[in-house]
Amino acid sequence: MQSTKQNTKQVIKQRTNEIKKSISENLRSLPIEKLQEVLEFTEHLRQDSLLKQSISDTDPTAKASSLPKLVYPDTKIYLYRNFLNDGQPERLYTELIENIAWQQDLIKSYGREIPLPRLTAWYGDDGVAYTYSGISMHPHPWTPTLSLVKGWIENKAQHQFNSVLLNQYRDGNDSVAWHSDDEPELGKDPIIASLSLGASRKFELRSRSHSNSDNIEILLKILLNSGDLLIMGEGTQQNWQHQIPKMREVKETRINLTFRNILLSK
Ligand SMILES: O=C(O)CCC(=O)C(=O)O
Ligand SMILES: [Mn+2]
Repeated sequence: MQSTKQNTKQVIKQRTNEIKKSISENLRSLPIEKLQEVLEFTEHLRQDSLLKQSISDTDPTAKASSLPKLVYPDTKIYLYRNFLNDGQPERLYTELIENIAWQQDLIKSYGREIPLPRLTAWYGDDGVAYTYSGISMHPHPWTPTLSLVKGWIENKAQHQFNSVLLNQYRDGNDSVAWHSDDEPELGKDPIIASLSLGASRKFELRSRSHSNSDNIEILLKILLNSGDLLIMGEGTQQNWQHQIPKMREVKETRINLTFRNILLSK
Protein backbone atom coordinates (compact mmCIF):
# COMPACT_ATOMS: atom_id res chain seq x y z
CA MET A 1 0.00 0.00 0.00
CA GLN A 2 2.73 2.38 1.16
CA SER A 3 4.89 1.67 -1.90
CA THR A 4 1.98 2.34 -4.33
CA LYS A 5 1.54 5.73 -2.66
CA GLN A 6 5.25 6.47 -2.99
CA ASN A 7 5.20 5.40 -6.63
CA THR A 8 2.30 7.75 -7.37
CA LYS A 9 4.14 10.59 -5.61
CA GLN A 10 7.25 9.91 -7.69
CA VAL A 11 5.25 9.85 -10.93
CA ILE A 12 3.58 13.17 -10.04
CA LYS A 13 6.96 14.71 -9.18
CA GLN A 14 8.50 13.51 -12.42
CA ARG A 15 5.53 14.75 -14.45
CA THR A 16 5.62 18.14 -12.72
CA ASN A 17 9.31 18.49 -13.53
CA GLU A 18 8.67 17.60 -17.15
CA ILE A 19 5.91 20.23 -17.37
CA LYS A 20 8.11 22.88 -15.71
CA LYS A 21 10.96 22.07 -18.11
CA SER A 22 8.68 22.26 -21.13
CA ILE A 23 7.27 25.63 -19.96
CA SER A 24 10.69 27.16 -19.45
CA GLU A 25 11.95 25.84 -22.82
CA ASN A 26 8.92 27.14 -24.61
CA LEU A 27 9.19 30.48 -22.86
CA ARG A 28 12.76 30.81 -24.07
CA SER A 29 11.71 30.19 -27.64
CA LEU A 30 8.84 32.66 -27.50
CA PRO A 31 9.15 35.99 -29.32
CA ILE A 32 9.53 38.95 -26.99
CA GLU A 33 5.93 40.23 -27.49
CA LYS A 34 4.53 36.81 -26.63
CA LEU A 35 6.77 36.64 -23.59
CA GLN A 36 5.37 39.97 -22.38
CA GLU A 37 1.88 38.56 -22.80
CA VAL A 38 2.75 35.46 -20.77
CA LEU A 39 4.33 37.58 -18.05
CA GLU A 40 1.25 39.80 -17.86
CA PHE A 41 -0.96 36.76 -17.70
CA THR A 42 1.03 35.08 -14.93
CA GLU A 43 1.15 38.38 -13.01
CA HIS A 44 -2.62 38.56 -13.36
CA LEU A 45 -2.95 34.99 -12.03
CA ARG A 46 -0.62 35.80 -9.16
CA GLN A 47 -2.60 38.92 -8.22
CA ASP A 48 -5.79 36.94 -8.45
CA SER A 49 -4.53 34.18 -6.20
CA LEU A 50 -3.13 36.78 -3.77
CA LEU A 51 -6.55 38.38 -3.55
CA LYS A 52 -8.20 34.98 -3.02
CA GLN A 53 -5.57 34.13 -0.43
CA SER A 54 -5.94 37.40 1.39
CA ILE A 55 -9.61 36.72 1.75
CA SER A 56 -9.35 33.06 2.64
CA ASP A 57 -5.95 32.54 4.26
CA THR A 58 -6.48 33.82 7.74
CA ASP A 59 -9.67 33.78 9.68
CA PRO A 60 -9.99 37.46 10.62
CA THR A 61 -12.83 36.64 12.96
CA ALA A 62 -10.38 34.85 15.25
CA LYS A 63 -9.22 38.20 16.64
CA ALA A 64 -12.69 39.73 16.76
CA SER A 65 -14.11 40.88 20.05
CA SER A 66 -15.37 37.53 21.20
CA LEU A 67 -17.88 39.08 23.57
CA PRO A 68 -20.92 40.49 21.85
CA LYS A 69 -22.68 43.55 23.12
CA LEU A 70 -26.30 42.99 23.99
CA VAL A 71 -28.13 45.74 22.14
CA TYR A 72 -30.86 46.07 24.77
CA PRO A 73 -31.66 44.15 27.98
CA ASP A 74 -33.90 41.11 27.55
CA THR A 75 -33.38 40.98 23.81
CA LYS A 76 -31.40 38.47 21.81
CA ILE A 77 -29.87 41.09 19.56
CA TYR A 78 -26.09 40.91 19.68
CA LEU A 79 -23.52 43.26 18.22
CA TYR A 80 -19.97 42.12 17.50
CA ARG A 81 -17.95 45.24 16.77
CA ASN A 82 -15.07 44.64 14.32
CA PHE A 83 -16.07 41.06 13.65
CA LEU A 84 -13.94 41.47 10.53
CA ASN A 85 -10.73 43.42 10.96
CA ASP A 86 -7.17 43.96 9.68
CA GLY A 87 -8.11 45.23 6.21
CA GLN A 88 -10.52 42.34 5.63
CA PRO A 89 -13.66 44.50 5.44
CA GLU A 90 -12.04 46.64 2.71
CA ARG A 91 -10.93 43.61 0.66
CA LEU A 92 -14.30 41.92 0.99
CA TYR A 93 -16.13 45.15 0.12
CA THR A 94 -14.13 45.57 -3.11
CA GLU A 95 -14.57 41.96 -4.11
CA LEU A 96 -18.34 42.09 -3.54
CA ILE A 97 -18.85 45.43 -5.32
CA GLU A 98 -17.04 44.02 -8.36
CA ASN A 99 -18.23 40.44 -8.47
CA ILE A 100 -21.78 40.27 -7.12
CA ALA A 101 -24.66 40.20 -9.62
CA TRP A 102 -26.28 43.38 -8.29
CA GLN A 103 -29.76 44.11 -9.55
CA GLN A 104 -32.13 47.06 -9.44
CA ASP A 105 -35.60 45.87 -8.47
CA LEU A 106 -38.83 47.75 -9.01
CA ILE A 107 -41.66 47.91 -6.49
CA LYS A 108 -45.27 48.92 -6.99
CA SER A 109 -46.28 52.10 -5.21
CA TYR A 110 -49.71 53.67 -5.74
CA GLY A 111 -50.06 51.77 -9.02
CA ARG A 112 -46.69 52.92 -10.32
CA GLU A 113 -43.45 50.98 -10.56
CA ILE A 114 -40.58 52.70 -8.81
CA PRO A 115 -36.97 51.59 -8.26
CA LEU A 116 -36.16 50.13 -4.85
CA PRO A 117 -33.84 52.60 -3.10
CA ARG A 118 -30.89 50.17 -3.09
CA LEU A 119 -29.39 47.39 -5.20
CA THR A 120 -29.87 43.80 -4.12
CA ALA A 121 -28.64 40.29 -4.83
CA TRP A 122 -29.69 36.91 -3.53
CA TYR A 123 -27.32 33.94 -3.19
CA GLY A 124 -28.00 30.57 -1.67
CA ASP A 125 -28.45 26.84 -1.88
CA ASP A 126 -30.10 25.42 -4.93
CA GLY A 127 -33.90 25.52 -4.67
CA VAL A 128 -34.11 28.25 -2.04
CA ALA A 129 -36.55 30.95 -3.17
CA TYR A 130 -37.66 34.08 -1.36
CA THR A 131 -40.44 36.58 -1.92
CA TYR A 132 -40.58 40.01 -0.33
CA SER A 133 -42.41 43.24 -1.25
CA GLY A 134 -43.91 41.26 -4.15
CA ILE A 135 -40.47 40.48 -5.56
CA SER A 136 -39.63 36.80 -6.10
CA MET A 137 -35.97 35.99 -5.98
CA HIS A 138 -34.16 32.84 -7.09
CA PRO A 139 -30.68 32.49 -5.74
CA HIS A 140 -27.39 32.66 -7.55
CA PRO A 141 -25.13 29.81 -6.43
CA TRP A 142 -22.72 30.51 -3.57
CA THR A 143 -19.43 32.07 -4.64
CA PRO A 144 -16.29 30.77 -2.85
CA THR A 145 -16.02 34.09 -0.98
CA LEU A 146 -19.64 34.12 0.15
CA SER A 147 -19.44 30.52 1.41
CA LEU A 148 -16.27 31.35 3.28
CA VAL A 149 -17.89 34.31 5.03
CA LYS A 150 -21.01 32.22 5.68
CA GLY A 151 -18.78 29.69 7.49
CA TRP A 152 -17.26 32.35 9.75
CA ILE A 153 -20.67 33.74 10.60
CA GLU A 154 -22.23 30.32 11.20
CA ASN A 155 -19.41 29.65 13.59
CA LYS A 156 -20.07 32.83 15.53
CA ALA A 157 -23.86 32.57 15.45
CA GLN A 158 -23.82 28.80 16.09
CA HIS A 159 -26.55 28.58 13.48
CA GLN A 160 -26.71 27.32 9.88
CA PHE A 161 -27.79 29.54 6.99
CA ASN A 162 -28.78 28.54 3.46
CA SER A 163 -28.96 31.94 1.80
CA VAL A 164 -27.81 35.53 1.92
CA LEU A 165 -29.55 38.70 0.82
CA LEU A 166 -27.09 41.43 -0.13
CA ASN A 167 -28.06 45.09 -0.13
CA GLN A 168 -25.98 47.83 -1.67
CA TYR A 169 -26.76 51.35 -0.40
CA ARG A 170 -25.01 53.42 -3.07
CA ASP A 171 -25.04 56.52 -0.83
CA GLY A 172 -27.10 58.10 1.95
CA ASN A 173 -30.14 58.44 -0.34
CA ASP A 174 -30.53 54.67 -0.40
CA SER A 175 -32.38 53.09 2.51
CA VAL A 176 -34.65 50.33 3.74
CA ALA A 177 -37.96 51.24 5.39
CA TRP A 178 -39.34 49.95 8.71
CA HIS A 179 -40.00 46.23 8.52
CA SER A 180 -39.57 42.90 10.25
CA ASP A 181 -38.14 39.94 8.43
CA ASP A 182 -41.14 37.78 9.13
CA GLU A 183 -42.02 36.24 5.78
CA PRO A 184 -43.44 32.72 6.16
CA GLU A 185 -40.51 31.10 4.35
CA LEU A 186 -38.18 32.30 7.13
CA GLY A 187 -40.06 30.20 9.69
CA LYS A 188 -41.71 31.26 12.92
CA ASP A 189 -38.80 32.82 14.74
CA PRO A 190 -35.81 33.25 12.44
CA ILE A 191 -32.23 33.99 13.39
CA ILE A 192 -30.65 36.48 10.99
CA ALA A 193 -27.00 37.51 10.94
CA SER A 194 -26.15 40.84 9.36
CA LEU A 195 -22.66 41.90 8.29
CA SER A 196 -21.87 45.53 7.41
CA LEU A 197 -19.15 46.71 5.02
CA GLY A 198 -18.18 50.14 3.72
CA ALA A 199 -19.85 53.36 4.85
CA SER A 200 -21.20 53.57 8.40
CA ARG A 201 -24.98 53.79 8.53
CA LYS A 202 -27.55 54.15 11.27
CA PHE A 203 -29.54 51.01 12.00
CA GLU A 204 -32.73 51.71 13.94
CA LEU A 205 -34.88 49.32 15.91
CA ARG A 206 -38.30 50.12 17.28
CA SER A 207 -40.38 47.93 19.51
CA ARG A 208 -43.60 46.59 18.05
CA SER A 209 -46.72 47.40 20.06
CA HIS A 210 -47.25 45.49 23.31
CA SER A 211 -43.84 43.88 23.02
CA ASN A 212 -42.87 44.92 26.55
CA SER A 213 -44.68 44.94 29.86
CA ASP A 214 -44.77 48.78 30.10
CA ASN A 215 -46.30 49.06 26.64
CA ILE A 216 -43.97 51.89 25.67
CA GLU A 217 -42.29 52.32 22.32
CA ILE A 218 -38.53 51.94 22.48
CA LEU A 219 -36.36 53.35 19.71
CA LEU A 220 -32.76 52.18 19.46
CA LYS A 221 -30.18 53.70 17.13
CA ILE A 222 -26.95 51.89 16.41
CA LEU A 223 -24.25 53.12 14.08
CA LEU A 224 -23.12 50.06 12.14
CA ASN A 225 -19.52 50.31 10.97
CA SER A 226 -17.58 48.34 8.39
CA GLY A 227 -16.80 44.89 9.78
CA ASP A 228 -19.55 44.87 12.45
CA LEU A 229 -21.74 41.80 12.79
CA LEU A 230 -25.25 42.11 14.22
CA ILE A 231 -27.12 38.96 15.13
CA MET A 232 -30.87 39.24 15.38
CA GLY A 233 -31.75 36.22 17.49
CA GLU A 234 -35.02 34.68 18.63
CA GLY A 235 -37.82 37.15 19.31
CA THR A 236 -36.26 40.00 17.32
CA GLN A 237 -38.58 39.85 14.32
CA GLN A 238 -41.66 39.29 16.48
CA ASN A 239 -40.96 42.13 18.90
CA TRP A 240 -39.04 44.68 16.84
CA GLN A 241 -39.00 46.38 13.47
CA HIS A 242 -35.82 47.74 11.91
CA GLN A 243 -34.80 50.21 9.23
CA ILE A 244 -31.83 51.91 7.59
CA PRO A 245 -32.96 55.54 7.35
CA LYS A 246 -31.70 57.87 4.65
CA MET A 247 -28.64 59.91 5.72
CA ARG A 248 -28.18 62.56 3.04
CA GLU A 249 -24.74 63.49 4.32
CA VAL A 250 -23.36 60.01 3.55
CA LYS A 251 -21.64 60.00 0.16
CA GLU A 252 -20.04 56.55 0.29
CA THR A 253 -21.48 53.11 -0.42
CA ARG A 254 -22.40 50.51 2.16
CA ILE A 255 -22.95 46.81 1.60
CA ASN A 256 -24.97 44.69 3.99
CA LEU A 257 -25.21 40.91 3.96
CA THR A 258 -28.07 39.26 5.84
CA PHE A 259 -27.58 35.52 6.22
CA ARG A 260 -30.89 33.69 6.51
CA ASN A 261 -32.28 30.21 6.64
CA ILE A 262 -35.18 29.70 4.27
CA LEU A 263 -37.47 26.75 4.91
CA LEU A 264 -37.52 24.59 1.82
CA SER A 265 -40.99 23.69 0.61
CA LYS A 266 -41.25 19.96 -0.08
O1 LIG B 1 -28.81 46.95 5.78
C1 LIG B 1 -29.12 46.52 6.87
O2 LIG B 1 -28.39 46.61 7.85
C2 LIG B 1 -30.45 45.82 7.06
C3 LIG B 1 -31.01 45.21 5.83
C4 LIG B 1 -32.33 44.58 6.10
O3 LIG B 1 -32.94 44.81 7.09
C5 LIG B 1 -32.90 43.62 5.16
O4 LIG B 1 -32.39 43.43 4.07
O5 LIG B 1 -33.93 43.00 5.52
MN1 LIG C 1 -34.46 43.29 7.55
